[in-house]
Amino acid sequence: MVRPALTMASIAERTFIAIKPDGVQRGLVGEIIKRFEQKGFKLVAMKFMHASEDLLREHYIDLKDRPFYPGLVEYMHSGPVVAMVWEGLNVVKAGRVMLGETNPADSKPGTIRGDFCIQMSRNIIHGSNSVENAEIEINLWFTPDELVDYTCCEHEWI
Ligand code: DAT
Ligand code: MG
Repeated sequence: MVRPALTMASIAERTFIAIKPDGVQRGLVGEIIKRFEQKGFKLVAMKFMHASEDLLREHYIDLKDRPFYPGLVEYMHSGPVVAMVWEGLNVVKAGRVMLGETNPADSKPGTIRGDFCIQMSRNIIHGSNSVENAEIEINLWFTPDELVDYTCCEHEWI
């Protein structure tokens, strides 16, 4: 079998994905996890939690001067979220494509935001926008021992 040469570093790229409180309330947790599983990405960590305001303020710190920042933190704090780390080739970029655009109105059908939501301030899912930010966000939301080290049997086939 001829396979392109992939380095461990490229295969092991990781992204931080969070199902926001509206995604949880609307029963979309299984649907969202299914899409990442079916695409072929590997689940590395997951927790269901009510994130603190301090954590959420830090998570969105780059947006602190934007007028919607307080409302964004309040929304993210309004109920539990599902925080996850997914791994695989180009997972940061592919994850953003799977999410769709920030504004659901600009998101194509077939994307998560394109299929399941209408407005920007209730856009059901977060995904890291760069490899650098993914690392920062993973370290913010998870401790090293929460990142599970295991071999995924499908790995060689995807
Ligand atoms: P994304 O979540 O696509 O990475 P972002 O990081 O620019 O988008 O913004 C974080 C979240 O803030 C976004 O998912 C929804 C909200 N948001 C962004 N721009 C907004 C705006 N102009 N008005 C209201 N909410 C906004
Ligand atoms: Mg962002």
